[in-house]
Amino acid sequence: MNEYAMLHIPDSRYCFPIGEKELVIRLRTAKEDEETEVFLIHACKYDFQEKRESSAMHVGYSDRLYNYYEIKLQLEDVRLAYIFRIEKNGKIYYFSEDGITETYNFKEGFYNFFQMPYINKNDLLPTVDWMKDAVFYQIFVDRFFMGDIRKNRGYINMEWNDKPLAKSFAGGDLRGIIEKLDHIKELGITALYLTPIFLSVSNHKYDIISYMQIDPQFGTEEDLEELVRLAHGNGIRIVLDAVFNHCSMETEQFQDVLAKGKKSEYYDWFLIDGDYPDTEKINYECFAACNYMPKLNTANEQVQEFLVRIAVHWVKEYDIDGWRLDVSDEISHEFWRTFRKAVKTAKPEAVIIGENWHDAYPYLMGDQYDSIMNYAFTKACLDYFARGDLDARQMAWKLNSNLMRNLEQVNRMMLNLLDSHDTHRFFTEVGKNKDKLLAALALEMIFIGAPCIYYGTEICLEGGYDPDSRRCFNWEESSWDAGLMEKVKALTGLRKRPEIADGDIRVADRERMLLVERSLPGKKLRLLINMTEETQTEHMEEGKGGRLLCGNRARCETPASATVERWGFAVIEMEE
Ligand code: ARE
Repeated sequence: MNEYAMLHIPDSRYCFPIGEKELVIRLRTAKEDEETEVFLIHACKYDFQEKRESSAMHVGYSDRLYNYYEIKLQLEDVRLAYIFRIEKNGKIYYFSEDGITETYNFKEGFYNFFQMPYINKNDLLPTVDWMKDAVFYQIFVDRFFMGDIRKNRGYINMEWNDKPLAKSFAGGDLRGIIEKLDHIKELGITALYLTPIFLSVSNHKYDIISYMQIDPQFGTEEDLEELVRLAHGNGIRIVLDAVFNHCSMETEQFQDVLAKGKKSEYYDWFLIDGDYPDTEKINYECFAACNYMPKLNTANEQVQEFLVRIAVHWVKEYDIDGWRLDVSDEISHEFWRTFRKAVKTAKPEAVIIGENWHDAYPYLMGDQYDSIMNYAFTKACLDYFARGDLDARQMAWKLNSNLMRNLEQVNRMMLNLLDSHDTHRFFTEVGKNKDKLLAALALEMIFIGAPCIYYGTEICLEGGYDPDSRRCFNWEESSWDAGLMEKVKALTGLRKRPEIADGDIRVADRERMLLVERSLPGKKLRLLINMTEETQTEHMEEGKGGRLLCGNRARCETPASATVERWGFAVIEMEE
């Protein structure tokens, strides 16, 4: 028994309620302890001596080093005491707050059992339920479509289909999105994430001059109003980008500090080392090394009020459905708590999605964000589909390890992405291999959490790193691969199935293929992905059969077997 590997932490991602009377308990054990049976011994903590029950736990997730046993307990009394009973090679061990012991004194258990003293309703993790089956589409506004041809176009300095440079302006706008809502809807999209749209001198608009004004290059407040109204009418939500870590050096506040130094009422809005900010020596905090993006001092109450007012304004007055938070990991937890309270008061179902590229568990406990851009998922997909650095088994381990970072409810709200305006395009990363792109999209659609398709993926838009990942959408339909587009639509269509929104997830490997299952009682979807060079055939478990719902380079010859050629995938509805 490997004692070092064994881990359980009460009231954490290892023990959390998913309902007023429902609790998930997880126990991590070493992979080498595979032949182990684990039982949860539990009772109301006031009855632990007399009325204990024993429930078998099962391995729900498995990564390179560990197995994660899991149980979902339906409780009558939510004041829970529990310990683990572990059986290995005929020997019995107990795991309690005292660690691993060969005997356990139940009479004295109240000193060292694990406990979940109570499930208070207001401690349940608040969820944004529409995220569970949402399909997002990310739009870099300047490059999607120009709808307003009557606007002042003097700023446009590139031909639509040219390769963009760092300072290129192509002319895309909000009206362009309005005009292309049919395309978006047909693709099966239910939410849009737009990169920033407020007044700014750049094409990406991450250096905002005025947060209360839509950039005239992109349109007007009326255009946003109309976009939200029409999108909502088509079942599509709108999430905007909140750039609160820094602003533009052109803001009236920073300009005031440049002019008056310490005498400026805004001096403390920034983090300056000296009497005046020096834009050459850069004696103030800024994003990366960009002097034109001074960091805002979010510890300052006035700054907090300023930013929170902006966040609430667009939610309340324009009915947007949430915020994606730029550089959220460099802003204090305290600020995000204040921000969340205000936004959720204005609109409880508004979603808050952080831009944290790494494990963000402390932000995802229900008091800060709901979700993050899941770049850990992106990285795993790059390693498996594009680089071949992971085989199916290692990919399953990686995905399971990522899933164990968070509560189950958070996993259902994750924004899973293959690429974004900050990465190379995934299609380019897989060497323009359409089969690999489709297989990755299949994983993204079946996986737990909301997939986010970067605009142009459906037409196989190519692109390297910023600014190349921001090429213009090519609207000449003759250049599209209609067959691929149909497959993307079939995949997004699967998100409406109840197993996707509410089902459990299992990730494993089978016949050198990646296997992902989503299941509810009586319903099961199975995804098989073959990234090997050879055709693989899976023979289903005895008595089980299935029907091919959608796939690429795959077939089910008999209901009980699925054959998937190299780079293909199969989504199978399993007979239960
Ligand atoms: C410009 C140039 C670039 C140049 C850069 C730095 O175009 O070629 O490399 O300046 O000098 C926006 C624009 C960018 C622009 C940038 C600065 O979109 O085009 O780049 O402003 O003007 C980290 C941050 C993360 C950030 C990424 C890019 O943590 O927050 O880097 N992403 C957001 C937005 C960007 C935006 C900004 C922030 C600034 O999504 O679009 O850039 O508002 C690891 C690290 C991460 C790191 C990641 C990628 O995982 O842990 O922290 O992300 O790598 O580097």
